Amino acid sequence: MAKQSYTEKDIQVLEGLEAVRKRPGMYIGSTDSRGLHHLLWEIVDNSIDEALAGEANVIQVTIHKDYSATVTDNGRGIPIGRHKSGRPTPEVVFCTLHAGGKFDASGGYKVSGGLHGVGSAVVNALSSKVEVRIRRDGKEFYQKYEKGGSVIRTPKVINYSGNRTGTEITFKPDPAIFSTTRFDYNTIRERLKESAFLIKGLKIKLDDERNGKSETFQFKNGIIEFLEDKTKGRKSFHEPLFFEGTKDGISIEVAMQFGADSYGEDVVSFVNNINTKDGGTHETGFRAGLTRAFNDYARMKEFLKDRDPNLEGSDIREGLTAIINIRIPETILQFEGQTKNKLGTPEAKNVLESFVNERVGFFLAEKGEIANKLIDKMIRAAAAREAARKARADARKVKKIVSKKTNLTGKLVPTQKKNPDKNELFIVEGDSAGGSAKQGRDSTFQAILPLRGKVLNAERTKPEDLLKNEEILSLVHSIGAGFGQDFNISKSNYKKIIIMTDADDDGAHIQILLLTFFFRYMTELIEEGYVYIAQPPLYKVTTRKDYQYAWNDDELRELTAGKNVMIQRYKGLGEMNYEQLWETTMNPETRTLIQVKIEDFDYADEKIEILMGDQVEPRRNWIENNVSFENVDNFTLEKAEAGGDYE
Ligand code: 0RA
Repeated sequence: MAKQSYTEKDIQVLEGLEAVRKRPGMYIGSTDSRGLHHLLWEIVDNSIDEALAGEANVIQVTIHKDYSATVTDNGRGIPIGRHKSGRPTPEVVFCTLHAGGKFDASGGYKVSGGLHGVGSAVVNALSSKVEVRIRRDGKEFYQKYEKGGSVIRTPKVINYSGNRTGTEITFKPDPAIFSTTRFDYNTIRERLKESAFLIKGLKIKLDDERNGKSETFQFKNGIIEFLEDKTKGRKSFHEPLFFEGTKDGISIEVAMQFGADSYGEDVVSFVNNINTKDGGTHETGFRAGLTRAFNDYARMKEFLKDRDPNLEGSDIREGLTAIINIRIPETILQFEGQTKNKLGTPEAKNVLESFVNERVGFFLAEKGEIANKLIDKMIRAAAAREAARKARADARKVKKIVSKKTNLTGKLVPTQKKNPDKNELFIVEGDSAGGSAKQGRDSTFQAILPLRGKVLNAERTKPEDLLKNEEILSLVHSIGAGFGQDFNISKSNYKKIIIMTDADDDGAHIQILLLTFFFRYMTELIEEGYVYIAQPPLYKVTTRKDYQYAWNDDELRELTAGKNVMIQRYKGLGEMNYEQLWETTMNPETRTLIQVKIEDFDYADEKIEILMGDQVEPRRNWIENNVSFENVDNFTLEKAEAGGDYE
């Protein structure tokens, strides 16, 4: 960049400082800690500008015990001669609003943060003291101001400076203005470190005299080190990429790296050392160039066939960390948005797009092996995105079906009172058992849902088809907590959902079909232990005096040993009258329930897939050998306590 020569006439004179003290918020946003640090950034930015102009390479920031701070640079030094207004130039800089080369669009600094800075005069206006030392032309000048009014008006040569040049400014924020005047070390540290990353080689030293802390930031590899700092400990299959160049007067630096097993996107951008937090034209151009380069490469190498759609930008940027650092001439610099954190300069879009497209394109062509790995990862990201989209579309379809007002709970025999904490739903196999259950139940808290047809195999049926099935639909409606992705257990009408089937193979089959359905589409019901299996007795043993029930052969032997008894074997629930059904299977005081639990979700998942999925062979084998639920080892069946579980 060609050096420009500045003279005093470059500095424009505007108005006085009283306005700033009256309404500080208008100039620095707020008078809290943020506003306080804003003063410091104003002063530091001037030195940074001098570094950006290539005229300074050391900046020193010192926080003093007396709540003041000093910023020193080794630049050219503020001009000290008389300004065209007749006043000494430093006085114009510190006492006149908007004075300073940075606000002059026709000359002044070629590249600077410009619009952001409100200038040294604002700092002076809001400080109880400002001291300025300027070293240039072999002399050291000194000037001091108090509360915006100059005390020592004429720049004084206080001694000989040799050939040192630079500017040193000490200011003490006015406690009458700020709610706090305490500088925060870490806030300052972060900002200075970031600036040091952005200006390769610039040395920024921070000293805190309050506690003796001291740090120096200097990065000879600039934003590559910034990138490394951001991606510490992360895996990648390539070294950080770095591109730099100048196009149409915009100078560009880009550092980027794709994480091997990370999915977020972290793109940060800076324009003339200002963090453009809200992006803008340069980021838009960067993204467009990146997307184009990867798609062109993927097509050329036939990762994408003619009929395949392009990779989307988000597929490409999955796991990407990038730092964009550009410098734009003041003449076309333009910020947008409420906080001016967004670049508006239209030229930046095309410049960035063609730059990034070209450089990334070269890189891909040159490093085929890395390129292929990256494209592979991006294609997987696209597939995952497509799968997620399909799942959402399915969920929407299903939601529509579920929410349709139909008379589907018509089969349900509801409880008399609504009380989800206490209420129980019995899912009963067959109409006749349903009849006994209806008569035998305690209607205050027990609801009956008789199932007529076979339950569909949820593992082998598409969600929307499942919901065409009447049994499933009435189940979904009776439970009332939705289905699939939209299932919300807190809406369940029941805390106990009890499957009550005959103790035979058909009954076991219905159980496993229902459990499969719950597992796939109402997983939480099982996870939270809402699902139970009723245990009807297998035998009734009648003596002359009374009768008892046996649930297995051991119990039967015990009851019958040495006695003259009559044994009735129940083949199904239908063989019991309603009183017997209540007494043995439904009454919380006397019944036995088995609570269904999943101990190992993945294992259960896999088992269900084998048993209920597409492959016929393993399922047939399993069913032939095992159809009875004691062997359903994908669920752990635990005996729940009989009765006594109601307050
Ligand atoms: C205007 C013109 C020149 C330098 C500066 C301002 C300047 C200001 C600050 C504020 C902090 N440090 C600074 N360093 C330089 C250039 C004058 C010339 O051509 O020599």
